[in-house]
Amino acid sequence: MIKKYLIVNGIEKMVVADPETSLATVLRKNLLLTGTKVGCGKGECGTCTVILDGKVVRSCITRLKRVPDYAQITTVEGIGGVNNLHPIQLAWAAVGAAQCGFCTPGFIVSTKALLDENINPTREEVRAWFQKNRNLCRCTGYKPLVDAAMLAAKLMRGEVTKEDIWYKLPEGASLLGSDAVRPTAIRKVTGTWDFGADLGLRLPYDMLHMKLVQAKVSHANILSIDTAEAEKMPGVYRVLTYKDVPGTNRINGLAFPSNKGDGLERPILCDKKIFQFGDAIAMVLADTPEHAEAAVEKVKVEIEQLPEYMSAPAAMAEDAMEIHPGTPNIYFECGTIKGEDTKPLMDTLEYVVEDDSYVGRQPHLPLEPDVGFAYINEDGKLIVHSKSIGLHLHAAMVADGIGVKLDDLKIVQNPTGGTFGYKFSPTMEGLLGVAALVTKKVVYLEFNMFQQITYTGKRSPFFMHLKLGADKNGKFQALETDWSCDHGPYCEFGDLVTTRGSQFMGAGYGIANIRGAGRTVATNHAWGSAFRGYGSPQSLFASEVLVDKLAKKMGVDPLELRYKNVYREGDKTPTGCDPDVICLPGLIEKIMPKYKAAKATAAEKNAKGGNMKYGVGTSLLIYGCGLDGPDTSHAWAELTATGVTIGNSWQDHGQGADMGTLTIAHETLKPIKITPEQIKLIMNDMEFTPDSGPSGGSRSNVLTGNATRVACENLLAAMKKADGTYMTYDEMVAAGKELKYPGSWTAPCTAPDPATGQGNPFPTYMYGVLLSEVEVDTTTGKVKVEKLTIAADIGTIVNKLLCDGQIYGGLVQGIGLALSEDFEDLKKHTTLTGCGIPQIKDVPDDIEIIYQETARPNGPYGASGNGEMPLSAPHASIINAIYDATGAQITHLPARPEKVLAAIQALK
Ligand code: MCN
Ligand code: FES
Ligand code: FES
Repeated sequence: MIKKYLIVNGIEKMVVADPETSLATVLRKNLLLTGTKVGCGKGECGTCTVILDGKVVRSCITRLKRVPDYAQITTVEGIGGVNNLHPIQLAWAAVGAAQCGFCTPGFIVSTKALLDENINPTREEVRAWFQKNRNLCRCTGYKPLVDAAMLAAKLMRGEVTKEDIWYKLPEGASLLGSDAVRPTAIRKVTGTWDFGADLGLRLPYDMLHMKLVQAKVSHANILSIDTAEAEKMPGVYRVLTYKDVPGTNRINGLAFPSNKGDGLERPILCDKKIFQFGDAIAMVLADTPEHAEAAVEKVKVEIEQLPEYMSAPAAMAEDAMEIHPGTPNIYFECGTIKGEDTKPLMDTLEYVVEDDSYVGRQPHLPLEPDVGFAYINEDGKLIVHSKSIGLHLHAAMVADGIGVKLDDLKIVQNPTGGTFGYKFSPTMEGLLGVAALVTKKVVYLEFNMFQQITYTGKRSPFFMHLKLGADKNGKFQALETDWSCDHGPYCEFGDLVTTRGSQFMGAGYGIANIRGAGRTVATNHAWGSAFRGYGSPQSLFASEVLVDKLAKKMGVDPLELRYKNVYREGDKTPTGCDPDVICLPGLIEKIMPKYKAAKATAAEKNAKGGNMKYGVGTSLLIYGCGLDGPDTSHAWAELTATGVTIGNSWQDHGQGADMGTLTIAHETLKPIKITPEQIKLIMNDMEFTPDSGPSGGSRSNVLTGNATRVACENLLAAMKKADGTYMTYDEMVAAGKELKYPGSWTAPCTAPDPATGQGNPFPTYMYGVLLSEVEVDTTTGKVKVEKLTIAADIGTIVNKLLCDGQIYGGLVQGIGLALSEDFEDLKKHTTLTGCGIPQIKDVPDDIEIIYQETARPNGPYGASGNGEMPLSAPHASIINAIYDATGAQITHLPARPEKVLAAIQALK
């Protein structure tokens, strides 16, 4: 142990700790300064950034023994607090730079050090600083962070004031479409928005720390599990295996009726088999994380190794064994039957192109690893806190497995540092629930980044083959599709994501005749979970890249070809229904001048010769809002002495559920002249908030927005007097009137028939047209995205900062999907960098958004959703730009330099 005196945020502090302890741990655990977050714990992400004697350091890799006595340390808490925000914090909130907020304290501290050195930096200098100091962000696409740093510098130089930059609602005005700052922003920029690991430090001192015994192979029979030695290790309270689980030990995957499996194949703790790397085999519960970790090593698991089927083609091979005995590896099939038979039709068409394509196991890479805790409350209810973005859904999926009545299980969402969809699946809820139920103690579990990456769901790879035919006028007449979805070993939502092939291959075009066949395949690679876009990034990639191939064959411009074919009145979507609105021609018209200018610039640069080639690509971006069919959401509104309280379970990944709820409630309650400050939000706690459905499928703005609107309308109706004015709170109480009103909304939709893919799945869609400009180094294959321009139609904008933020962040994840991100190699793809997360240097600073607001008949105040559209097909546009630059078309992602180089060389 060593004793150190540190000057932390100007105050002298004494600490005693192991010399090897990281400074991050000292700050967080000894000094309870939880504004400093730990993401990777390995020096890769910058969430733990602090200033040490004037220098930016990553505190997770700074050992206490290396910190000099009386070192001056500045954490986010020392920069400013909720009541005295520093200009950097003000700027960060004002421009919407804090989405989930997990990276925010690290960036703010880093910016403080930069501006201490240089109060007038250029944007390039800011970018270089964040790159040098390894500050990563997964939500914002970085541009808003540079905007915030530049604005902070201006504030500090006295060129603008707080009043200039902080949105203020004019009296009586609408919040809709404004730049109002989300309510949670202030806590995020001050580091006081407590994520799961921060809350973990506020739990009872005698809680149990859980660590998992996890599978080290991808497919095996379990012969025995011996916990005897582990149970005797210091500090160990219990070691639990499947035998201790009070319930069925199965997570309910909610399989479709036509799924050949029963949906109950995923264990909470493995019993007979290991299905994938990282599967949980036993839980060690101990007084400290270190004791639990040490005991994990002592659990002996005897296995019989089985062949590992690491991709759909491998699991579909004739001689492959059934991964779940009794259920075929191809466990779900679906298709598209729209219009005439395409086979004879293709032969009559002037232009036909076809190709294979592949979009892989994109890792989500949130900066906050999975974390949660559970306990039994005073009423005997099992309370589970996690990053769940589907509280009621997850309770229904895990209650039987844990062995608790559904009514006695309440899940609560902790402030969440991004999920991008992996938390559409339950992860640790079952484990925490079992441990708390069995021990009756508070139990706490946090994953490190290795566990987060290797053992949470991933995007489901699609292996696709598409054939597209156009007549002599260039009108698309027929599409044939075939796709296999590798969903890993667990079926949950695998059937649903496979049906997205029917819905989004060829989406955006009024193709009258489509035939397709898709299938879901069980494999031993990472289980498939939702990922932003959910099936559309796979499907649209295949069709949008094929459109450019067709354009080349026809000798026409690809954007003109798109313009000719996009939905017009009378056209039907691939599912055979009317598009919600016709807006794509308008979007292309907005992009066209930018596109022509970009083409001219690229031609000019190419004319100079050299190894660098420049290209321009486009793609349509489309996704639907909602869970297929008559999806429903619930909310409530209650009149109080001080205003109105709104309750819903609009789970927040970081997208801005608080601001969405506030804006829609405020808009609806305008007749009673309420201010935003008088609206209180109670969100995401099953003890208090109703089932609003999961925050997936970009459904919440439409579904929960509408339910919130209806709840507020119901309240207003009860308050309304005969003369058209409204009763006050006192009058309502005096009249004995109910103060709390529920509101529900159901999408007027029908789920498609899986066999034909025909139906009307979504109440609204989101549309975009993206223009990408790239530079390709033909000697190395390295691609640089120089500029992105998007024309987006997401209906009425609810909050402009939220919408801009969603679009920047989604597009940049698309750069990752196109060029670098992967989770395939279990040895290599285990860190943020190894998985190819885009850093600021990989992302253009030049990203332009052009909005077109076509009101949606089904959306609240005409709004559609936004979350997933920007990641539905940006990668197709980037790949099309590489094609334009070099003539090499990469159809299997990611287009890493070596692949691009090989494709360019193959052309020669
Ligand atoms: N919005 C708006 N105006 C519109 C449409 C949407 O202001 N016309 C706002 C909404 O109020 C909401 C946000 O945009 O705050 C996204 O709305 P919506 O599309 O309805 O999506 P959800 O609220 O259901 O959020 C889920 C969606 C999905 S499915 C994933 S995955 C996702 C995402 O949003 N993961 C995210 N965005 C994310 N953003 C962050 N920072 N982190 C994630 O993990
Ligand atoms: Fe320290 Fe990632 S760099 S937590
Ligand atoms: Fe940067 Fe979420 S806001 S990681």
